[in-house]
Amino acid sequence: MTTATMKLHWSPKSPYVRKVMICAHELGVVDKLELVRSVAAMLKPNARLMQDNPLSKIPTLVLDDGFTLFDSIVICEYLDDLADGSLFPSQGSDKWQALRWHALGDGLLDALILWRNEREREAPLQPLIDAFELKTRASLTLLDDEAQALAETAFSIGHIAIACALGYLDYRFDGLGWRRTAPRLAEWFAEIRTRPSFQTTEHVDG
Ligand SMILES: N[C@@H](CCC(=O)N[C@@H](CS)C(=O)NCC(=O)O)C(=O)O
Repeated sequence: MTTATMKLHWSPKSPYVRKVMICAHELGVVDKLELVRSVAAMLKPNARLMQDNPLSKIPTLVLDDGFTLFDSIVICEYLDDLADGSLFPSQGSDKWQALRWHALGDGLLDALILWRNEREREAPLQPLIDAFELKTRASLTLLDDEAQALAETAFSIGHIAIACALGYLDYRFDGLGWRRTAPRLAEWFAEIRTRPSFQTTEHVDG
């Protein structure tokens, strides 16, 4: 018997969806979600998905009264509120650090997704590819310098977002060898990815 009360437009390939699913697992609300496999591609707006989100993006959450929530930032905070969680620290330096890491993890993902789209085009624009690589490497350098802070700060949405970006690097940018240039970050990631919420949400093709 299912206790699902909300519908989540979902795909096992999307790192933003993964961020939402990790939050749901951490907060113990996974059984409230009915997962609806939805294909979202920049060049192919999905008419069914657009009934719930005019931007045709996943994740999109539909509440039991039909109210829709997007994007992943809003959905994660909604789930945290619903479960009375502490993934979004409410004040002080912990709050700003969590939001800053959340923005950096999501921003890195935005760059990686555009980079992947560009490299799959018939004639990729090399200066664009170079700029995405430069930003990615600079983000990894900053995060490597902050690896100790990540390890010492209470687990938050910031940790989840950064780890989702690193997981996506492993999934789609295997050749980048990011661990060589960010060994302290790699050590932090090796530890955090052992959490059950990360293990059960690993990306899969199909
Ligand atoms: N800022 C959005 C980004 C979501 C996003 O770009 N999702 C991708 C899938 S990984 C998507 O739906 N792309 C379809 C499109 O851009 O049309 C969020 O945090 O939810």
